Amino acid sequence: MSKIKKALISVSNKAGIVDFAKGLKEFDVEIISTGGTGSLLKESGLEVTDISEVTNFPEMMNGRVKTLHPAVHGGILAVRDNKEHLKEIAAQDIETIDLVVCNLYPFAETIKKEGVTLEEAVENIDIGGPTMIRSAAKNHQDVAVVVDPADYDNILNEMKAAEGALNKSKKLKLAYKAFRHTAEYDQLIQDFLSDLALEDKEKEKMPEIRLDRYDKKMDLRYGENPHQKAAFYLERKTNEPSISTAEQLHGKALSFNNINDTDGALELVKEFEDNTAVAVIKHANPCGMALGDNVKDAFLKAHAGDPLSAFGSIVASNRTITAEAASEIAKDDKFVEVVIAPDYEEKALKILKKRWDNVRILKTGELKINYDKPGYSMKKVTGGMLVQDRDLGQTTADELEVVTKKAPTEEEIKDLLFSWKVVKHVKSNAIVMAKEQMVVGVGAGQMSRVDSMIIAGRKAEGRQRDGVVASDAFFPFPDAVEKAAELGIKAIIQPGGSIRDDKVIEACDKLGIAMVFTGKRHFRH
Ligand code: 93A
Repeated sequence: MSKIKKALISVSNKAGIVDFAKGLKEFDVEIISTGGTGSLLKESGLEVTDISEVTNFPEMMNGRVKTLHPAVHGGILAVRDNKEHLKEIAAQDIETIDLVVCNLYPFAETIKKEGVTLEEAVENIDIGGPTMIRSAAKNHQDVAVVVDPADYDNILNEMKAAEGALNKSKKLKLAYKAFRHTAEYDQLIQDFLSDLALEDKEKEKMPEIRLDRYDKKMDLRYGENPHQKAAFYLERKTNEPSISTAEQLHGKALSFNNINDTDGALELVKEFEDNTAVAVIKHANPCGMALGDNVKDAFLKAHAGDPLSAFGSIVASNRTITAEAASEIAKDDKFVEVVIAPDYEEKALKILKKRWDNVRILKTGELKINYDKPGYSMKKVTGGMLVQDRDLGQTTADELEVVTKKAPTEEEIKDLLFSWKVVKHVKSNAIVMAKEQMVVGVGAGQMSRVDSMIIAGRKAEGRQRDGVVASDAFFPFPDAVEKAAELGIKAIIQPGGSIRDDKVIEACDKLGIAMVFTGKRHFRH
């Protein structure tokens, strides 16, 4: 391991740099520096060589060209045990550089500024910095590269332990970090320019998706099952309150399944902006869901939808959890894994925390769906990934087409639209039965629609069954409709579009059921 003799320091974020440079001086490291960085170091009493002395060139064009010179890059890139390299740089009077300390022009901060111009953004695209960083990272066997001020102390400590040198594995780690840094930097520039450069019709296409647009938020204990490793990644550009932005106020760490199920719960209640809504979720499917006059009322109705399945569920509310609601959620006969809501009354939090040491309590802040930038949903297949727009399809009362002789009543229309929003959040084949803005039965994830209808009917046993039904996709045969009639269903909402629609409508007319078409399907697999 050879000692670090010469360092090139050129940083935009100057936090901690003076102390670091002082630390390097204790190992007699010679410091070369660019304009602003050099001035700061000199002001602090450090002896610094200007980059222009190394390059024999002045910094040009407001610093656009300062380190882009063979005297710099030759000094960084020369492989120390390659005699030819050393001979070649010696012939040009180039000296080796062993440490590059660099962080880049603040492009991210610049584009965040309101009213930023393209010119301003472009001026903040760093060229010389990434070039140095990449040169040093390429030649990591001989050169250390530091891009993160958080590493300064650790570098000095390691140098202390190794008489002013850094070991190979440390340099390799730093190189890895450096390439990640420049890749992220370029990604940011690409994203910014794509908004301006691409034609509207190009923007409409699915973008190139790269996993490095995600940051790892946390490792999870395991995945869906204990033998699977797992982690939770966050989108860089998330702009909507969600499970990804929620703050955990209490309880055990979230598991993989918790996150998935809580997402399902929250996204469902988010759809009901104008009402107080509570969802009770198991395995990402609602077993209960209701609107109410207040959170307590909505919770009681939601829980009553399927009290048996609600054991070990996730509860989501789209309004602040009140103390009254918390008392109900925390009743002795109930067991809840996660509660998620925009906020909590202080007393509500106390009640929930007192009832369960472990219950995960999550706060999202005010909920909204960003319909302008809905984002994507992704589904992994082996060796690839499917990407689609997030399903934010909406249906209003005037878009409904009544296809039967009988039209639904006003009350029924309210329930039809309610169940239609819920069915979108149920795994296909999905059937949702509802009455008075409350889910009374759900049939989820069956391979035949009639089976989903039978299951929803069974779930609704003992509850009011003379309500309405939503089906996420069309009925291929009249059988499920006949089943619904047996269960006492009065109105059905579905997309329509089957070649046997006429048979299905005929059956409804015979059985006295009102049916409306949405013209829109909500498969969810
Ligand atoms: O404009 S540049 O792309 N051209 C260069 O040659 C160059 N060399 C270093 N930007 C360049 N840098 C960047 O200057 C560094 O990445 C660092 O962010 C900044 C430090 O400048 P100063 O020391 O003048 O504050």
